[in-house]
Amino acid sequence: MILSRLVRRIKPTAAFICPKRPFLFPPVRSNMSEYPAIRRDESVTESLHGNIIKDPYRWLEDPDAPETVEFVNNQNTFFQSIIAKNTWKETFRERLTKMFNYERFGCPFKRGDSYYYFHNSGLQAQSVLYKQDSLTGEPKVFFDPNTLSEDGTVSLNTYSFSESGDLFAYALSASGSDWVTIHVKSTKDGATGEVDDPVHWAKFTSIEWTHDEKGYFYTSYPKPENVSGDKAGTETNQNTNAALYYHRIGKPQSEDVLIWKDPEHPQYMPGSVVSDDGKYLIVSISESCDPANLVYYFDLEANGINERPQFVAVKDKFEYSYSYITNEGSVFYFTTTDGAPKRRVVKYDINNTEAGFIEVVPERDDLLEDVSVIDHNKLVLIYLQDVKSVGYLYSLEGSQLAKLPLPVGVIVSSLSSKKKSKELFYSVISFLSPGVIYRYDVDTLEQTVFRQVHLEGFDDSQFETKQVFYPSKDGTKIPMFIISRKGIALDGSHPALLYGYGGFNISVTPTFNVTWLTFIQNLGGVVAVANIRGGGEYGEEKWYNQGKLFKKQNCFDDFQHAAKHLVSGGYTTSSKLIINGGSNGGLLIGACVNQAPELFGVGIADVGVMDVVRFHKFTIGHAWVSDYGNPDKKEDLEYILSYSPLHNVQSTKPYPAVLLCTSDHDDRVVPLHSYKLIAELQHTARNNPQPLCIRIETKAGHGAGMSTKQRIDAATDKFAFAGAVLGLEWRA
Ligand code: X99
Repeated sequence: MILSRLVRRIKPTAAFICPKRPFLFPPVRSNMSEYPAIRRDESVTESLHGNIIKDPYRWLEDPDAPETVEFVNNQNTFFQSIIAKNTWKETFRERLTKMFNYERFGCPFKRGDSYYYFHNSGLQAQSVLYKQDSLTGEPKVFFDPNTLSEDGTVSLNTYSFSESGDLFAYALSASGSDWVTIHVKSTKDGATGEVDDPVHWAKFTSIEWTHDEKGYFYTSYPKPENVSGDKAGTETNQNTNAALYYHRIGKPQSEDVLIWKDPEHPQYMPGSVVSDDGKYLIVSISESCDPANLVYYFDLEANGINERPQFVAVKDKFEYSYSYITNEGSVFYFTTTDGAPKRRVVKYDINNTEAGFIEVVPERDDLLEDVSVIDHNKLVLIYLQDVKSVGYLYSLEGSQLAKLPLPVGVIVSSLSSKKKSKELFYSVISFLSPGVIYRYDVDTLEQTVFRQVHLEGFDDSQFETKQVFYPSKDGTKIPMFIISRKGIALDGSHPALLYGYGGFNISVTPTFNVTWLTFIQNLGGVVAVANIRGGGEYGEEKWYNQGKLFKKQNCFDDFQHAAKHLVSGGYTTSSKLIINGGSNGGLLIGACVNQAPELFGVGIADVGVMDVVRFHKFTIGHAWVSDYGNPDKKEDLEYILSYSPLHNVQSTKPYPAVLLCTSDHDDRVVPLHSYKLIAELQHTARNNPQPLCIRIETKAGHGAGMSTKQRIDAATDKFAFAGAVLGLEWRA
C-alpha cells in the first residue's frame, strides 16, 4: 500500500547545537539527510478526565498494518545506516563473541535417582540439560533446546520433574513470547519421543505434578483470536480471564479439568503449587504485580481432582504476600510480608486456624530473598544485605543453626536443595566473577567448591568494584556499584554506562556481564549500577513503596542524581555518559532523557513502557497498575502525565543520542510503546544534533529466551551506536 500521500516528509532545518555538548565525533548525522517519513495523524485526540491527550501515532498500535511493517523496515534501515559509521563494530562483535565463549554450568539437582544440570559450552544458542547417574558419573545430554529450531530461538521457559523423576514436563517458548506449549517426555535412558500431546496457550505458569504422576496443574489464558503459529506473541490483545487447569497425561487438552477461574475478576492471576507431601494443592491469586496475594488450599488426597473444587481460604484479602515454603502435616510454612516489609517466615495450622499466622523466623534488617527446605526440617534462608547476599541455615522451629560461609560481596544466583535430601548446592556470582558453585554439608556445616567457572583472557585482578551510597534529591542514600579498571584517573575522561530499573519490587543485583566487561576493557569504560527506589533492595516499605504510584518521580530523581554523582566524582562527564535500562527501566531512560537531557550523552532504552496512558490496554499491562496507577482514574492519570515518556517529549533542550530497542514478539511490553515514542521524538526533536533511533529485533521477545547470537548482535549494535555518537576509540 502506497501511503506517500499521507506522509509528511520531515526535513531537518538548521541543527541547533548545544554549547555544552560539542560534537565529540565526526557528527554521525553529518551526511544524514533525514529520518524516515512517518505519518502524523493530528486528528487522534481524546479527552480523558478533562485532559486533552493527543495520540498522532495511534496507527502504530497495529503491528500487522502494512504501514507499521514499512515503518519497522525503514527505521531498522535508518539505524543500520547510523551504526555503519562505527569503524570498530566488527572488532567489538569478535571480542564479545570471544568473551561469551566460556563454559557455564548451573547448580546440579537430583530428581529420582539421577542428577541434572544446565550447561552451555560457550556459544550455544540455549543451555543444554545434562543427566548423570552420580555427581562423578558420565554426563549425557538429556534435553537440548538447540535441536528445536535452526536458529536457537525456541527456548525452555520452565520445567518440572514428576515426584519419582520418571517424567519431565517442559514448557517451550518460540521467539521469546510469554506463550508456552507444555510437553512431557520420559526420563528413562533410551526413551525417545513425547509421552503426551502438547498443551497450548499456557502463560505465566508453573507446572505442578500430582504425586500419582497422572498429570499436572498449569495456568493458561484464552487463546487470542486470529493468532496462530509463528505469529503468537506478536498480538497485543489484553490477557484476562486466566484459568488454572489440570491436564491428564494421555488425554487431549480439551479434556483438561478446570480447577479455578473467576469471571467476576478477569484480571486475577492464579498460580499453584502442589505441597511437598503431595496432599494439597495451594492456589495463590494476584490481582496485579503488587506483592499481595490470596491463598487457598484444597485437599487432593481426600477429594481427588474434580472440576472447580471447593477451596479453603488461608488468606482471602489482598494485603500482604504469602509464598508457600513447605508443610509438615497440617502445618504450612510461608514467607510473608505480613508484619514484616522485609519478609519473615510464619506457620499456619489448617487444623487450628484460630491461631492464625505464627512467627517462625522474625524479620531481620536485611531483605529475605529466597528460602528453601533441606534435610526434612531445615531451612536455607538467603538475605540481601546492602545488595549483597548473606545466608543462614535454620531449623523449622526457628532457631539459627549456622551462617553460610559465603564469600563477601557476592550474590547467590541459584540454590538447589530438596526436603528429602541433605545435599545443598548454590552458585555465587559477582560483577567480576563468572560463578563458583559451592556444596554445603548441613551436618558438618562445611562449604566446599564444587565447580568454578573460568573465563580465558579475563584477569579479574585488573578490575575493581566499589559500592558507594550517594544522596538523592531528597537526601535518601542510594547504593550504587561502580565497576572499572583498577586505579583509573578520576578526571572525567572515561565514558561510563549507568544502569537502573527502579520498580516492581525487583532488586538489581550484581551480575557477571561480559558486554559490560568488554566496554570496560576495550572502550575504557566505567559501569555503574544504581539501586534506585522502586526496587526491592531494602524491602517494601523503605524501597518499593518509595518509588511507585505517586512517588514514581523518586526513581527518576535517584537516577539523575546517580549521573550527577558519577560526574562530580570524576568517573565521567555528562556528554560521555550512556544510560541504559530495560522494561520498567526503559521507561526510566525515556523519562530521564525528557526531564534532564543535559545530564546524558546517550540513552538506550530496552523494551520500555513508554505510553503510560495506555499501557493497561495491551497483553498483561493491566497488572502494572501496582506501580503506575490506573490511567482510568483522574488522579492517577494526571500524575502519569507528569512523567509518561511519550507525553513529555520536549523541544526546548537538545536530547542526547537516543536508541530505543524492542522486538517483534515482545508480548510483555508490546513494541508499540517504543514505536510511538521514537516517532514522537523524531518529529518533535527532528533537528536534534544527536540521532534518535530505534532497533527492532525479529524473532525475539522481552529478553528471555534470546539466542546467544541475538544477544551478541544486539549488544554489538548498541555499543556501535554509543561508540559512534561518543567517538569512542577501540583499545586492543
Ligand atoms: C509481569 O508483568 C509478569 C506478569 N505476571 C504478573 C506474572 O503480573 O507472571 C503476575 C502476577 C502474579 C503472578 C505471576 C505474574 N511482570 C513481572 C512485570 C514486572 C515483573 C513486567 O514484566 F516483575 F517483572 N513489567 C514489564 C512491568 C512493567 C514492564
